[in-house]
Parts: sequence; C-alpha cells; structure tokens
Amino acid sequence: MKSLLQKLNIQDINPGASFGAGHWIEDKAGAELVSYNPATGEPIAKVIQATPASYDQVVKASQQAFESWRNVPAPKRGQLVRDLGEAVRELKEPLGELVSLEMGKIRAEGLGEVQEMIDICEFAVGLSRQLYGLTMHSERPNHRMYEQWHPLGPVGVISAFNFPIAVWSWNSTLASVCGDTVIWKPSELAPLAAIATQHICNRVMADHGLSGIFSLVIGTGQEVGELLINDPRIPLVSFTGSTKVGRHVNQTVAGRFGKTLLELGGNNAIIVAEDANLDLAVRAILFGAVGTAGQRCTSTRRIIAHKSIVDELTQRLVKAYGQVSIGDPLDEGTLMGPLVTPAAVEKMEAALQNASQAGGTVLTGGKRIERPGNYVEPTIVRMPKQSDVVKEETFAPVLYILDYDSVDEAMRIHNDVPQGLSSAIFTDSMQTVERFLSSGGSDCGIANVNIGTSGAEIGGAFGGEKETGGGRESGSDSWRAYMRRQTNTINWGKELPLAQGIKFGD
Ligand code: UN1
Repeated sequence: MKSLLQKLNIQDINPGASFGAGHWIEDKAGAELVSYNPATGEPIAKVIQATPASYDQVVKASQQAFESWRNVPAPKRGQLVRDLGEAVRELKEPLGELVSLEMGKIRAEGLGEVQEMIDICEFAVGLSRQLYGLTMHSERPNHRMYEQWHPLGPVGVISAFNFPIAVWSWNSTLASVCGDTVIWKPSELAPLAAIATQHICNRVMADHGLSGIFSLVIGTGQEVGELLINDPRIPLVSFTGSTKVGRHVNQTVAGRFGKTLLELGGNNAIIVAEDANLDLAVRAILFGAVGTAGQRCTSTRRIIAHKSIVDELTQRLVKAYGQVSIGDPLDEGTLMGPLVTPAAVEKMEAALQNASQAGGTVLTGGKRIERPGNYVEPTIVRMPKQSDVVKEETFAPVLYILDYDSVDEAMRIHNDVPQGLSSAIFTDSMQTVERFLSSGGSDCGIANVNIGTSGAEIGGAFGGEKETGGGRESGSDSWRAYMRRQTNTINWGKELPLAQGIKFGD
C-alpha cells in the first residue's frame, strides 16, 4: 500500500477525506471509515467522513468555481480534461493496482478500469469542441431559431464499489467539459481509490490555476449521500448502485425537481442459439459471468440456450469453470478475486439456497472458500424454465442456465425480468440476429451480437431500461444529461408576426 502511494506521488492518504476550495478539509468531528482488503479481510486505511459542515464547505466551493468555470470556453475546459487523461495514463499501473487492492478485481481488470478513464478523457476532449445544438427553420419571416446547451451547475456523482473510479470519470469528464463542476461521493467500500484520484485531479487543477472543478466528499449513503440528494444546490445527481437505493435517489431528487442519471441493477442474459459458435460463446460467458467475480452491473447472470445445445454448452462451461484460478487479485495468473465484503458472500449463499428451493441444480461451485478474505467458487446453476429466482440480481459469480425451444420463447424469457441493462445473442443466423435487435427483441439498453454482455467500450451510450433506471452515460450524446437545453427564437425583422398565424390586436 505504501509503495503504491509512493508511485502515485501521494505522501499520505489524507485523514480529512473531503476536498473542496483547493484544500483537504480536516474535520475532526467526522466519523472514521475503514477500508478493508477483501482478499484478506484486513483493514488497509482509515479515513474521515465528511460532516454536514465539511460537506457544506465543499458544495459552496463547487458553486463558486462553477460561476467562473461556466464561462470558460468549452474547448479550453477540454484542456483540463486532456491533462487529467495524461496524468492518469502516467499512473495507470499504481492506480489500477490500488483499485485491485481495495475492491478485489484482478490486476488486468484494475488496469482496464484505468484505461476506461483514459479513453473517456480523450472522448471528452474531442467532445469539448462538439457540444452541438440544432438550428430550425422558423415559420415566421425574418426569424431565426436554434437551440443551445448550457451547463447545469455542481453535479453530484455517487459511484459504486465495483467501478470505483471509471464510472466517476465517465461522469466527471463529460460534466466538466460541459461547464459543470463535480462533487463526488464515492462508495464507502472504496474510498482510497477515490482519494488517490482526487490527488491526481488536484495536481492537474493546480497546473491550470483552478480549484473546485472536481471535489470529493467521503461518507456513507445514509449520511453524505442523503445530504447530496436532498440538496437543492445540486441540479443533477448521477447515481450508480442498486435498484433499491436508486429508487430512493430518484424519488428524492425528483421531489425537488432535480435531475437524475441512474445506472442501477442489471440481470443480463446471453441467448445461445442452436447455430451459435460455441467456442466464442464459452469464452464470452466465462468473462461475463466470472470476470470481476460477477460484480459488474453488466455481468452475465442468465444463459438462455437452445435445447439442442444446452447440454454441450453446459459441459464446456463446467469444464472452463474448473480451470478458473481463484486467489489474490494482484497475483499474476489469478482470474477471479474475492467478493467485496463478507455480506456479499452471504447474499450469494442466500441466492443459491433460493435457487435450490426453486428446483435449481448446482452444477459446479456453490460454496464459499474457507480461507481469509471473501472468496467464493464461481457457480453454475441449471434452472427450470419457470422461476422467479432468476429475476433477481445477485452481485456474485452465479450463472443460471435455462433452455428454450423457439426464438420467440427465448425472447420472452430474456425480457421477463425487471432489469434492462445489457444483453447478447450468439448465433450465425441473420434472421435470429435481426429478431433479437428488432423493436420486439431485446428490451435492454445494450444488445450485443456474438460478444458478451460486459466490457462495453466508452464510445457508446451506456445504460439501460426498466429498473436499470433509464440513464445513459459515457459515449454517444450522453453529454446532454449534464446540460440544459435552451431554445432561442430571434426576430431580426421590423414586424412582430405571431406563431400559428394568430392576429392579436392588429
Ligand atoms: C458497471 O459495472 O457499473 O461494460 C460498469 C462494462 C464496463 C463498465 C461496467 N465497461 O462491463
């Protein structure tokens, strides 16, 4: 840990873990938050949570910074993000390793997470010259109509433990080129990765003579999260996490007419058709279901396989699962690290119990591993067609296998869950592909063909429907969520014609 911090050029994990107005706030009244290593169960560091007073200080600084940042030309704002991308690129290894250490994803995935940050920085820099609005033809003579996009203000970003820094970067790089400032409440399970990232932001902001563009408030959802979602000074709250908490965030922020951007639960399935290339399918399923120990919102949780190939596919998967090396996420060769907390292990056990009661058969895995840390076996469960158990998201490496007879039936099973994030199909049939992608096909925000459900590139809009919350982050035109649209009509003539041809007192 010490050597990682040295490599990151951080003298110390600052005990006052709120950062605003250009300095760390050492609020002695703040409660202690301990970050644990999920691979050993041992504490790594203690940080101090923001109190309402330090939270308020951060928001005020963010509001103040917004007043000038909003007037900086967008391409210039992009230069801050360009330099952030460069700084992160230089520190990719130690930052990725810190993510692995703190939340347990394997090193390759920790580095991949940092690569997502670098990628989105590049995307945002280009975007800073492309915040386009439309122009329209007015129905009135000598009138011009167009729309423009203005920044919103300080944006609250509440991120989850599983992508502790990348999802912040999707939000904060876009928001900042859009002219917003960002207040980040990271997951209480991964405060160190957030503090390290804030240190990097601080250096880059200082190089530009800036402060308050990116700030940080550490704390629990019940305390700091509540302050943020109830705060009328925060016009937009971007929340990544469970559907249960997301529903509360949504209702609270809507109650004050704020905006939300929600990335909630997923229950992602892969349909494997009778003509699928099973070599590809097995590899994709393995990465999707076992990668990040099943703790991505895009993780593959259900396989819906044609009855003619379901047995072969299952056998191949069971064999592949048997070869997964489980261990310290930072060790070379490890494919699956621990779950994030002991509570996550218990949730997995409870889900497996429910699955057995519902007629499921565990084909491989199914147990916690008796050693220090939150280790479990990656698990495959063969499920009967009718079961509500598969409609729930369990953040663990549990894969349910179901079979189908017809593509229509596969689609029905596929869509019959409350969540709607990611989906995939493996087939070589053009008809089946198009059926899957048609409006009556997958109801998810992401629908892939011959690749798995997880591991999306940053260039596309990321998010999903139904209980996933409807938000879109990252690529495409997701930037619009961070701005307000204004329609402008300009009369450059000498008359005042009314729209719809109305005569009023002429
Ligand atoms: C998440 O799990 O919250 O598509 C984000 C993926 C990653 C992002 C996942 N690029 O799996």
